[in-house]
Amino acid sequence: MSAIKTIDTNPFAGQKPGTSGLRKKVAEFTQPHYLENFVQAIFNMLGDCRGKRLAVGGDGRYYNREAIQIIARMAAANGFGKLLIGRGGIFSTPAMSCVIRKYGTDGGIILSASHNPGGPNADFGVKFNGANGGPAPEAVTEAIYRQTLSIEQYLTLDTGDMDLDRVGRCELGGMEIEIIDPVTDYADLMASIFDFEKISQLLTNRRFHMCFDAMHAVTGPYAKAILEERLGAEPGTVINGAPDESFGGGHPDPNLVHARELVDRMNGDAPLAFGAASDGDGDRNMVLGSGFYINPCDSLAVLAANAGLVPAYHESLAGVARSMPTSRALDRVAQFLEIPCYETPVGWKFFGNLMDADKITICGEESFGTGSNHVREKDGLWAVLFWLNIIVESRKPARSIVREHWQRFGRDYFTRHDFEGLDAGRTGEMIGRLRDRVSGLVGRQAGELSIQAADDFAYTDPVDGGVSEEQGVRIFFNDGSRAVFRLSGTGTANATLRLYCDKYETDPALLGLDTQRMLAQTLQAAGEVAGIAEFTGRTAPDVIT
Ligand code: G16
Repeated sequence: MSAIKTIDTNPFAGQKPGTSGLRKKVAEFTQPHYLENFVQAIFNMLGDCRGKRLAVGGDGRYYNREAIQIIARMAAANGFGKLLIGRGGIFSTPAMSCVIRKYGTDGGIILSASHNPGGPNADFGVKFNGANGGPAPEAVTEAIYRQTLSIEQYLTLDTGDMDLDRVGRCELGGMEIEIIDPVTDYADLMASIFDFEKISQLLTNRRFHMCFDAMHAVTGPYAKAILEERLGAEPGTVINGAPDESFGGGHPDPNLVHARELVDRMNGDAPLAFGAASDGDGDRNMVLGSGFYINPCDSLAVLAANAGLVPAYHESLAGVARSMPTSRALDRVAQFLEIPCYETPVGWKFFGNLMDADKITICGEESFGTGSNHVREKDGLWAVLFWLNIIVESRKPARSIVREHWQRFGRDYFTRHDFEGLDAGRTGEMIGRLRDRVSGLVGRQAGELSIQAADDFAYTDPVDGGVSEEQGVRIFFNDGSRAVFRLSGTGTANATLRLYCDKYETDPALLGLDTQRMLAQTLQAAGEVAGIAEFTGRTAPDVIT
């Protein structure tokens, strides 16, 4: 058995997990002891690790393999009983959640910075998921953070690297390691949820053409195995399907800007019937109809409204949930279905308790995330299969499904404006000032609108009573529109301000109009109240979704 080494170390500042784990530049993660400190902090938080079982894998970005070797040595030295690792060090985030649940491990470590770019000069991330398969709740991430502040030592082994590419079992310092195929368990789970036979009939119909853009990221092998191999879609349906450490030099964020190739195919002279893209770690999704962008808030509402068409959700939904900045389109469906709709802070970790307590079945966020209680992460391919199942059962194209949804429920116009790379001090000051003034804003005029209500969103978890404060400033205007301000918790450079606006419309003549035009007054009023130009020096956002 290899000797356990105890390495002396000092705390690093700033190892506080954000919206979704610890995300930093590769250069920061690869400095001596940095990753090790954070991993040991996770282990210390877990307490006695002897005999515990963990799943480990990542989205395949630069430093994924090296990080897994480091984590495996440390896990063995800390006495873990077993590690389950995806072949090649790969697990998409939803597949990891599936594996933790299926094999009943004590949790998992996911190596990913999600939709952030990868490569030696880009981003890396580490996230701990609990035994329910979901991202650690705030109490746990806080406990990990506290450990990082006082860490003095970590444990590792003096061994070489193991072979990550061969499925099978081996042993490392007395700990069992099992390398498993990263796709099969997840693909089987999808087959148990959706009507694969009918979806296959759709995908092999020569008149139905779709495209899935894997953006050179982790979903390539999953999408090929499920869409092309199991369901029979024509080869080439999956584009950019070979995972790459730097995501082909691109930005693996499924939106209209970064999934350009897909967008062009959906808007050309002979547009495809359906298009979709997923992000770096496979948990986000963007879906498109022919020449038609489907906003994630609408997509979530449509899935909930049509859930009865999918085998796994034939029986009624227990409830639904959305993050606070997500439009209220979901709430209207919940009201119609007479089921509860929960409003949570931003971050998938807030949905876990609701699912574990059987309070919700489906949930989602404006940030291109949708999912259900089949796992405890958002799930990009699941959303794509859900859409295909609805299309085949309703015999309608995606575009008509959304338009009919608006006719029935009204339309919640929604947009998000991101101001990136801002000075953190000034932007923090802006949010702080807004927070301080929030209760005094009611009755104030802003541009063409007046403010009817305003608050700083706080959430009390209905399951464990945990309170999360300062989750975003909300301003409600007299025309029924809403603006929300918050700072991103996933960036790795400076500050990103997110401004979310939405407005409900029921007039049938006003349902198919341009979103930015429909929200222009709200955006203008919001900018004025917060003093965006004054504090950030910006007059236009960097990204609009
Ligand atoms: C993560 C979280 C999501 C959140 C998103 C954006 O997604 O899991 O819940 O909506 O970040 O967060 P922020 O606005 O703080 O940047 P992902 O796909 O990056 O893991």
